[in-house]
Amino acid sequence: MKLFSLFTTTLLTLTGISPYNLQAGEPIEWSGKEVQTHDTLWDCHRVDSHAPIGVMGDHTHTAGEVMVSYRYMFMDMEGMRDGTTDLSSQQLFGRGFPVAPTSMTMDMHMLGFMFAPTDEVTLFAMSNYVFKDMDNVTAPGSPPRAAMGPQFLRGSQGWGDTSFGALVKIHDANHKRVHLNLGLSAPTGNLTTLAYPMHTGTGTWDLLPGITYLWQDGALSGGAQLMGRVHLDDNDLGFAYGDSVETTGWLAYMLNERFSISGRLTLEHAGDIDGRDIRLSGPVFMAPPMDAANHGGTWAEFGIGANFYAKNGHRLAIEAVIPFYQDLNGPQMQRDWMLTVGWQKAF
Ligand SMILES: [Cu+2]
Repeated sequence: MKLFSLFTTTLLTLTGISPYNLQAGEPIEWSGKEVQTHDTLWDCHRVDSHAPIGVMGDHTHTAGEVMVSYRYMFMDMEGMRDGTTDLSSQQLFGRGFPVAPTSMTMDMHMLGFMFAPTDEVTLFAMSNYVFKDMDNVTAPGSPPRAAMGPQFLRGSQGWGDTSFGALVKIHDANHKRVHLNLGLSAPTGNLTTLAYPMHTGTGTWDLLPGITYLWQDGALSGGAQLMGRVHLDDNDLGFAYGDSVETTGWLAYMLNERFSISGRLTLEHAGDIDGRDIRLSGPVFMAPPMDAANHGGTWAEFGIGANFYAKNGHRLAIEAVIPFYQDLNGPQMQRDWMLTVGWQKAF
């Protein structure tokens, strides 16, 4: 019996799931040899107790805490791709499109709010304002070239969708935590443009289910998160962006109690669009982003980041993310790089 309990404890510890829920200051027998105290509990004041800033819904708060945050995200997209093959503007003209996008940028300002009514439940709400710009070239001799010139810029801006929900902590022991991400995204964004990637919102109510695992061990820490986006309906224009799933894992190293650096891998898959914008129909489209078939794909990305925790409790963080694999339901724009800068403060 003792052997069995030792075996299960070791197994659960190795898999990161401890059978014990530690209370502060309460010593507990563990693995038959060590005694654990509150020193083994999660340290939420470490600089790396927050994930790299590009990860959302990464941490929970202790009862009564409020946190506000601001993130600035920049994404640059360069060139077109179909599957894993790069496509030049000439090749797109050859496929019958009179207009070919060449680059696109997105600037997003994100506001976040968190409040923990209990140690187990942290409520959150997030909203954002987005600016998008897309550079295009037109095929020589085509009607768009006469109307818009050889090159032209299309821009859009507006509020994005608003997400809210709860993070529910289901495990907290031995410097390991697990919480569920139970989110909902409301269609507060803008759908006024004529190309799917230029909208600032989705127009649909989406479920945002997920699970997050975190650990701390000496100067190292890390985590993993699996998040989905499942649309619940079609929008007023007759379509819904494809459901998506993203998994990410990271490692962080504390240089000292104020600074940590991180490395992260992400794998993201998004389905193509369900339905189509009733204002846009084929078989001939002016540019690839106007065809509902040219959306979604699989992206694998690598991120490097740094977190800073000031003495007065302000947190600052930065992370750059670069894709190393993109398989797109193209032709569509390919990602080039992304930067997230953030500020967080808990009260
Ligand atoms: Cu927070």
